[in-house]
Amino acid sequence: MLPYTSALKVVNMYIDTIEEELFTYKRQNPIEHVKSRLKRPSSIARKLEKKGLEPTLENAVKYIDDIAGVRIVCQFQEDIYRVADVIKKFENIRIVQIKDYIANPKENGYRSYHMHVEIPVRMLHGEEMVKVEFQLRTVAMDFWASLEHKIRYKNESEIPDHIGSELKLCATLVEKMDSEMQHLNNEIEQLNLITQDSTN
Ligand code: 0O2
Repeated sequence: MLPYTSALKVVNMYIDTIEEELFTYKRQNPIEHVKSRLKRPSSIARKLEKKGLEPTLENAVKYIDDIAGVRIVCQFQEDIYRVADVIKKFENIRIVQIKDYIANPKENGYRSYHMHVEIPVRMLHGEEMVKVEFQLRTVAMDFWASLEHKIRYKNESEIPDHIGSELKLCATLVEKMDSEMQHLNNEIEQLNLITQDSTN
């Protein structure tokens, strides 16, 4: 797990830089909080088995993109794309795949912006490209996903239909709230700009 641990340290340093730069130069504070984690070996083995693969180290390195995962939680939906754009500009980050579950939500209502990337990590034997998954979401999307993860995503057995339907309804409400909050925030920022202009 050492390369993945090192990759998470490097990525967290990049995120600190993004936060400091956005605040210093643009007075923006788009990131609410960041959580990083290493996938547990049992979870890696389960995921490989689900994909019909032998739970070996080689298969884990080759086929599992989220052994190292970083979740960036933003206040507003536009912040997600703003932060993603900054990540895309980092020379040391190679974007492998983007899954925009905000533009294209999953059937169950799941929404988040996923970036599968590779970053170079210096080890004793030389440099290694290590896979990291970024998950970017709003506070509201995160609230929904945590509950859904707890009650269904990891559950092998079927859950009652009405719970699935209620979760889907909640996902619609989350989407509506995110867009209303975004709209409000844009209006407030416009007002602040006008106030700043008139006091200058
Ligand atoms: P955990 O416990 O969070 O680590 P792929 O085989 O590449 O097509 P994969 O690897 O599942 O599919 O990729 P994807 O779609 O990027 O999903 C990776 C992670 O996103 C998941 O990791 C979850 O953390 C999260 N995720 C994806 N879909 C859902 C969903 O429907 N609900 C919730 N709550 N989270 C989701 P793990 O390993 O599955 O779980």
